[in-house]
Amino acid sequence: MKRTRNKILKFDRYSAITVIACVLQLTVFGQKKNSNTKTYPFGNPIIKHRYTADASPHVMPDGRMWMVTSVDSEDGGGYPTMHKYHTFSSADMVTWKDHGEVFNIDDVMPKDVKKQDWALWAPDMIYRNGKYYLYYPIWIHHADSIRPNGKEGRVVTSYIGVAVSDAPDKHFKVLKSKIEGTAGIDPAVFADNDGSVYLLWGHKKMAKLKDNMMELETKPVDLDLGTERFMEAIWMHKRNGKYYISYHTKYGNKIDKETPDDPSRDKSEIAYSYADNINGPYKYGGIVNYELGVNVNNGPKLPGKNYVPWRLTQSNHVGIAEFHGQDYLFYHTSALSSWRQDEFKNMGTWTQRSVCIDKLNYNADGSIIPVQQTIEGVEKITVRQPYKIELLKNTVNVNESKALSFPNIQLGTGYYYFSVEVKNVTTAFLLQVKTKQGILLATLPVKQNGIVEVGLNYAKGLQDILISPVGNTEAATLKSACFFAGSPSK
Ligand code: FUB
Repeated sequence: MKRTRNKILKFDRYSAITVIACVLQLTVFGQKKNSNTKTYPFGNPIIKHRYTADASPHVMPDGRMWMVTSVDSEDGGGYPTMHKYHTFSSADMVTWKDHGEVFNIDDVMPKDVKKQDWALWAPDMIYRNGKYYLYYPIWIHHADSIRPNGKEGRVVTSYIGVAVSDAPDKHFKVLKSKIEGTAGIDPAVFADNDGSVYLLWGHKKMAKLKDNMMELETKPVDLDLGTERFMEAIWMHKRNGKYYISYHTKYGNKIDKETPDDPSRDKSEIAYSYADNINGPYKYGGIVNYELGVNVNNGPKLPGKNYVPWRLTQSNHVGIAEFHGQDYLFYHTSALSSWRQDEFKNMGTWTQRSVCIDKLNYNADGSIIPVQQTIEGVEKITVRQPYKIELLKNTVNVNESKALSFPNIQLGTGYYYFSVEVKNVTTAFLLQVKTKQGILLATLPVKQNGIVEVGLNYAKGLQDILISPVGNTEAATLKSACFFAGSPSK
């Protein structure tokens, strides 16, 4: 049987919580029909025609905000029935287009295993040199296996795979069904502005990816987050040179209807840690998102209570992305489920989740201000600036001692990618794109002739730009160079 090929993981606290959540959902709360077909009346969640969870947001080269999400089943069948991913995109953070299914468990599952044993959990998707890479966790329930403690019972295996596509709305093809060295769920990819790409996953593991995007270049490190609160759903972002890691915290008992704010209970929150160095050590920073429904003053109330119905669910997940001057937190609630079942008269189903967005802001010292969850959601934004800024039209020779300077470049509310065409390359080198004040916007590794593209980190405002080759003593020729994705294409 193919299933026995997979390594059996420790049946840890996380697996226990998940199984308890599935059982609670089926026994205590029961499976509810989505019988209410009236239009959902609020802005959050943002996707209202299907259940979506685990959003991973990134601005892609078309200048739109994209997210890939898990899809929860319509009948509330729970985590083992998560079998596909959809992608969505938006030009204004409010109007979201569903691009349909881009990956399915059938793309990875051997034919001779029972479908309910295999599931696709929280993914992430990144653009790199003309291709889109989808990182997905395979989650397998082995029904009749022996647990590490010798007793029979359910054992869970999970690991990370990667699939590739030419476009974020086209079906992804498996590139590597299991990335060697990974075990666990919730992959997140982070592209640093020194040109390195990191894979983070599972129980706060991180490793650098090779250029082929499907193998680990370094040994996975176990990140020290300065706290024991980490449970899952790792996410990394960078702002003003600081690395932030956000995650869902370990939580305790099911929330009691009468005492939802019980201070003695371990809370299901999104918390963060931060560091000046990507490898840490990280310092615990505090809360990014309180428990679901906390402080949501507007909106419906659970009958007889003074809080929103989905206050009682505890599944959450974090994605953070910046779009034209504002950071946004992507998370999920069961608000849509609560509405579709019976117009907010119960809490909704734990595993019928829906992606929400609210603004994420910082204090002057870079610490995160806990996000105020809203039922209204965020407002539409309109970006009025050119999609592209060309720096170079004619060819120019560069080498280590010859940086190129471009004064007064208006990057407005943000440009997200940089591209350059290089010719006459004899030795590999790095091309750094910096501001005159020394802020590194990106590093492009040049290995051969051709076009190199890279994502930028917070490139905005009026800047004097310097392009400096590092590590080449011989000259190479730059044919064109531009900032792009500064406004969304339609
Ligand atoms: O959606 C399945 C799992 O639930 C994800 O992998 C976790 O992060 C949690 O959202």
